[in-house]
Amino acid sequence: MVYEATATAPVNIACIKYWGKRDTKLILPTNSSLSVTLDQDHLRSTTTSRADESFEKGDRLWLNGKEEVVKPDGRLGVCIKELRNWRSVEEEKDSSLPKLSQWPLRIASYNNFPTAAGLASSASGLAALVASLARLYQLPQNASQLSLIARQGSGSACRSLFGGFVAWREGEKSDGSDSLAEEIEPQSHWPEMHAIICVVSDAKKGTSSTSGMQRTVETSTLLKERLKIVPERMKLISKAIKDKNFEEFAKITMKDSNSFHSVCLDTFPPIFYLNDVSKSIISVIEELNKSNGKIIAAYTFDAGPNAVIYSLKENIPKVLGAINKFFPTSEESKDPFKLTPVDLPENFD
Ligand code: 2P0
Repeated sequence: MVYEATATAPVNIACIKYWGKRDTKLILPTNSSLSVTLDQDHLRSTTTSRADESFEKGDRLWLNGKEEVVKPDGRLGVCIKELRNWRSVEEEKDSSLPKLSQWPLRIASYNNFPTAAGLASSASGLAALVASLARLYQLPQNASQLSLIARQGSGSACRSLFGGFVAWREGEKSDGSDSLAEEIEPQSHWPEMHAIICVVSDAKKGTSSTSGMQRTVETSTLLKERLKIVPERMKLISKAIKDKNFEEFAKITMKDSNSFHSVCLDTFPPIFYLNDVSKSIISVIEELNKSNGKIIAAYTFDAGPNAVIYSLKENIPKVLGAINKFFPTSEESKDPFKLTPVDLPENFD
């Protein structure tokens, strides 16, 4: 009998950015964040987990075919341990269940896009790992409960367990039990929403998010100001999503991206994620919106120079026209990424 499960999770792109931890071990953020999960046909991680009594002792994991060390107290090790604990609770309740929690694991994960290129590979990777183990172990926990585990693998991973529009609530408790992700609206609520990924560079980023955000927490005075405005932004953007008010959604998204990169610059030594091409993309989007007499596109940038542009389907040709005019690209990268829900761990085999 083979006990094996596969799950996929897509990349999510934050409109309200997570940047800073109040607890680095449990990965508890200094502010809530909100993201849109991309269509899993495009940028996604796929993870297969297998438990077998006959495997040699110890868990092993391969990422894109290369073996990674699983340290028991490292991020991956903690996620595996927590999910194993949940499985052993089920095994205690029902003695007919095979003792999968006691068997070694072999895990293989693949990204269909470059790792560490500022395209949130850790988010989809950790979410797919948690989803595949939850499926292997047939866990009864829902996606929000699983997000508590994914969060400890990589903060932004907790949001990739859902499709559509997703909030990660910062929570108040010191044990992290209320710092979880929840769906604001499914993708089907606003299917016209599209995202275009502009890969400015697929090189590995200079300052990792993990170290960069803690340097910001330690040195930036501007971060304190940012933390005052994020709660109101969370409310306003959630309402904009519910009302399908694109202009309001876009304005908040662009302002929050600008705010995030400002605190990066206010970090000491400063962190620069945007390059000249990124800044030109901002200008092109501003001009496009001005010439249309209303906001039809929103840019946002994560911990790297690549742009994500949100726009409604009807305006995608205009956005692509403007981008291609100033930044000619290859044929395959002209395809806009549409959004669909993630394959949730509820659908256990
Ligand atoms: C976000 N980023 O909200 C923000 C915007 C980058 C810029 O979440 O240390 O890789 O693993 O919790 O999740 C990147 O941070 O950091 C991130 P860890 P993570 O998407």
